[in-house]
Amino acid sequence: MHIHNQGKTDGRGLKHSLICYCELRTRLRRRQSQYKKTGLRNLFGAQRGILLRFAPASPRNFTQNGKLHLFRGNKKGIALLVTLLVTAIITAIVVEFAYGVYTGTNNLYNWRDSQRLSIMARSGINVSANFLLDMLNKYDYSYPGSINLPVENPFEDFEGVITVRLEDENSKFNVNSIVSANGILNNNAYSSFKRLLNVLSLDERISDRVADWIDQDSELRLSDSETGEKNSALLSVDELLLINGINREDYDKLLPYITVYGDRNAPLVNINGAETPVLMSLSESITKELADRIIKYREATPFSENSQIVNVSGLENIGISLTNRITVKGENFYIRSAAESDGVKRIVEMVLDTSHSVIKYWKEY
Ligand SMILES: [Ca+2]
Repeated sequence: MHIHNQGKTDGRGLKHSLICYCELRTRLRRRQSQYKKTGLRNLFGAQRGILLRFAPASPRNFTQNGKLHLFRGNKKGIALLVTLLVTAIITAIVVEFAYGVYTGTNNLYNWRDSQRLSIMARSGINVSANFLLDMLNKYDYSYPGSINLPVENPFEDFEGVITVRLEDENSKFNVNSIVSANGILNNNAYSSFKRLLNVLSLDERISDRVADWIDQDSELRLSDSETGEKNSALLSVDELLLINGINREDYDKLLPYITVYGDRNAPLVNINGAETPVLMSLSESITKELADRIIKYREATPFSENSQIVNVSGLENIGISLTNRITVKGENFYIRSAAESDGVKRIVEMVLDTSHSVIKYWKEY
């Protein structure tokens, strides 16, 4: 009905409109065919198709003599397309800019937080080192072998938590001590290391591998124990991973009980801090039960002198033979300070030689 009325306006009626419409469809198909050939169909074909299809329904698409304005609707379509295109480009530019600002700001905040966390972690190191030195000045002994310290966050306007752990390195077995600085094997230390390995259910031949890694000669204790040898003392326990025949699993088992710090020529184990495997490594006469008694004794009264070890039931005689291999006070302490905020963490690790006030190891990450 609507189309019929429009036909009347130019005096040709519905019939003419339908004829025009058919002509138009034919032209459209022809034009689309041309677009296919020229490759333009994907760009304008669909839009032109929609505009041309509805063109006969509007009297504005006809001239007074009944000819069609084929491009009257198309101009509007192109304008719309250009507008959409410009809008899309502007949107893309704005989004890109906003994203750039967002990532830039985030990077800045992350860097600022990281710096604050670094200061917090160092603060934890300073506080715990001072605490440690005060304790060592106040008492003749150091107890226990490890402790976690709460440290206050120095920032008022920045939320974060500092956790500090202190470990007495003298409570551990010094692997460097199995070969003295003059290159001679220390039989007591070598045997102790073998016992430690046995207690931990590890291959006792690891002691031979470590000895060959440290000693200056190239004489083989095992067929491959001098492969890639360093021929000097270990600077950090991580070096064990470089030794042929020692794998990560062995290392992880050993790690809580070994150190490379302390006097390698006269290694002393702090009986106030040593764990059961290290206490058992001191002598083959120290069973797990005797080691547990030492731990129970010091929990009640920490040892303030080496000779007090004979007070432990069952160690009356064994204790005497150990007095020159033990101590009651640590010298080298490992401090680990971690600062954390919103899942971001900074960690500082340090080994402090409290006797000489020297930092022997420092790592920040
Ligand atoms: Ca060697």
